[in-house]
Amino acid sequence: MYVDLRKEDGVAVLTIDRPEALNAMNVDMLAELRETIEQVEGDDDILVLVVTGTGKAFIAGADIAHMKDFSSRQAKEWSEYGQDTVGMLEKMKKPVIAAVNGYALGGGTELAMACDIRVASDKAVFGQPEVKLGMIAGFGGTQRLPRLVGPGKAKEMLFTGDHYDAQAAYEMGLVNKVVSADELMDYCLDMAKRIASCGKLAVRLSKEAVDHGQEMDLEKALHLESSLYAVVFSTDEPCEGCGAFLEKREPKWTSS
Ligand code: DAK
Repeated sequence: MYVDLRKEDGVAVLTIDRPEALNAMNVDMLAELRETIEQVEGDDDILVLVVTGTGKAFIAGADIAHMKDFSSRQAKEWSEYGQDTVGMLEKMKKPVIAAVNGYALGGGTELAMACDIRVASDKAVFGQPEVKLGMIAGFGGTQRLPRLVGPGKAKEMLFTGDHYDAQAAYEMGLVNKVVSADELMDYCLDMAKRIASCGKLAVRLSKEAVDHGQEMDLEKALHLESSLYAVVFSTDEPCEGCGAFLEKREPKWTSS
């Protein structure tokens, strides 16, 4: 088993667990990842997902040994499978936080970018070293990276294959926050619990508004926001949330 899932108080922690290869991704791992993503999406008790890795790596990329002798056809199939898996994570309705504990190289940086929020330990290392292996980023790196950090910085990373420490990743906007390695999981779990304590539908539609709105011009995106605002008001969430504030009590969410 390469993927471990634990849940507590509305938060699930998915741990990539192949420390002997620095959590490098192979086909079996991707298959387990897909199954686990589906399991999390279908479990109403899970409101937020945190993704992390075992040992000194988050994910040190795709498994180099696995890719070494690919034919062109196998490379295409692998890339499509990998892109689709990373896409499943990105399209999850529930918020996903990447707790980047160590090396996040190649497919590791790419998987972290498919999460909604990235928190890095001060031991994290990012990079797209595929060019050093004679290949290009294949799990969305050439597309998500420039959208996150701008084309200039993305091209520097993609052309040089250099490693970037957590502080450099923070300065370029690749991660939201850098914390000490000891604090990483507590920080991410605390953030996940704060998200889980908010209106379920409100959080879900906030994610939808940001993700879909970015593909639209501002006028259409604002229309989308109004439409989703109306959707929230077709449930009892706003009444409960506002009522709880006015009555100085914690809200009790019922909708999902
Ligand atoms: N794959 C396989 N094994 C890996 C690995 C990887 N990506 N990374 C590390 N390992 C293995 C090492 O081979 C070593 O195994 P043993 O020798 O002990 O059997 C073990 O993990 C520990 O690694 P090191 O001994 O190297 O540990 P160090 O602390 O010295 O160095 C490191 C850590 C992260 C700097 C180093 O391991 C490293 O540079 N790893 C490779 C990182 C990398 O280049 N990642 C990018 C992989 S390429 C595409 C689809 C997908 C992709 C591209 C195209 N299409 C089909 C279009 C994605 C590509 C990638 O992600």
